[in-house]
Amino acid sequence: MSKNIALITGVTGQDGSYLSEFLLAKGYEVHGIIRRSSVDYRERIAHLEGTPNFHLHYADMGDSMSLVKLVGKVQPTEIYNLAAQSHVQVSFDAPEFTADVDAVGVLRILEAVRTNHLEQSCKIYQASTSELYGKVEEVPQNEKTPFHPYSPYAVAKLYGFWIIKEYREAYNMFCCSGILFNHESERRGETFVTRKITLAAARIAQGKQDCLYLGNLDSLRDWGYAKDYVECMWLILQHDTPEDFVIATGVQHTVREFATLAFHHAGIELRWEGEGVNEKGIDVATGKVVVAVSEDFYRPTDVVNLWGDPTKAKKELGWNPQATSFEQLVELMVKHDIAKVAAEDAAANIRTMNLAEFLEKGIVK
Ligand code: NAP
Ligand code: F7E
Repeated sequence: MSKNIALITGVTGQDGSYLSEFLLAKGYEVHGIIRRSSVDYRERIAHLEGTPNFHLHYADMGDSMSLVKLVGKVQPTEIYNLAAQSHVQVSFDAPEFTADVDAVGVLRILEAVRTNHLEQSCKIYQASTSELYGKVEEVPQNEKTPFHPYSPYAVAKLYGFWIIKEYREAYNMFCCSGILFNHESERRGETFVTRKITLAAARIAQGKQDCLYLGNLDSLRDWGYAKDYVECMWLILQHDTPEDFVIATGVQHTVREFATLAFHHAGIELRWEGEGVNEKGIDVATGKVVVAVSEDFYRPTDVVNLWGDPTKAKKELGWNPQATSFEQLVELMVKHDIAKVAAEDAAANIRTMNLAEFLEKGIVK
């Protein structure tokens, strides 16, 4: 039997790290693309390095030749294209870079496969997004809901979605999109709203931060657990025919509800007062303002009503959208961040103690 060989772009990201673990457990040979940076940030996959079937390669989504050479060398049977400038707010500040990586990058992957004559043997998963629905035209959103992208990120991802569909039809390639709604975890980037909240709740509860500043508290999201969602990426490529799927939980909450529950798990009950930019989250026990609104986190255009309908994935892929509930997700993220903040303190204390000891012994002066 021929070996399953996966190439993952975006392997150092939240989803790339979980997907690597998932595929390694299934016996895949996993190759990941990393890019050069002055600080080698591989925290999410450090535990996998050295695993016999796990290999990392330098390449960049902006560099066609690196992708062509790598696809030729690895000869993947499946490519998971997860690499992206994935922050919606940042896409307003860096729209050209976002377009290059998130739109043209997808084309570069497709052409790298064609250049190496692998179009009939290599399946491709594209990380599409609920942001495509943007200024939503129907609620909840399914595979037939029209797209209305509402940020430079979403417009770039729209190109990615359509070029995948085009190559599927033009060249008979097995390439598909997962239209994934927001998915979070202990490994979520720290500037996305959920992780920003869980880290701040942990710090405020331990007296390390006074107040958390957020943007639009009314924004509605369908939040799932990233570890559950990577299974679905794989299931999409194991389906008989190449098709696009909405991946979501089917449950919606506001940013305010996420914050209320996160602070609860950190031992702080919140009371909300005021409206709009004057709204405050107050610690019921102390009367202190621990959450406030800052216009810095408002977006020029914001997507405010995302709610996915995962019926197709449930029926055709046998995927369980409710494996981890919203309540479980918030709790596991807060628990993780409470331990992380406490460990940072412990590490700082050890460093201080060592320094004091070294000074005393004259080892450092
Ligand atoms: P993430 O944590 O931000 O990871 C993004 C990955 O892309 C990182 O590994 C990053 O590398 C890599 N990358 C960025 N620019 C690159 C370039 N020029 N060349 C090579 N690699 C590059 O994102 P995520 O949450 O795991 O999301 C994975 C994918 O799903 C993304 O395409 C995202 O747009 C999409 N998506 C995410 C969600 C969600 O809720 N998480 C929902 C729908 C769709 P560095 O580590 O070097 O920065
Ligand atoms: O914002 C509001 C913000 O940045 C969620 C990416 O993975 O999911 C993600 O994009 C909502 C927005 O995620 C703050 O205005 C309020 O309405 O966590 P987020 P996102 O923009 O939904 C999609 C599906 C992707 O594809 C993307 O790659 O929360 N919000 N206050 C805030 N957001 C942030 N970041 N920070 C705040 O302080």
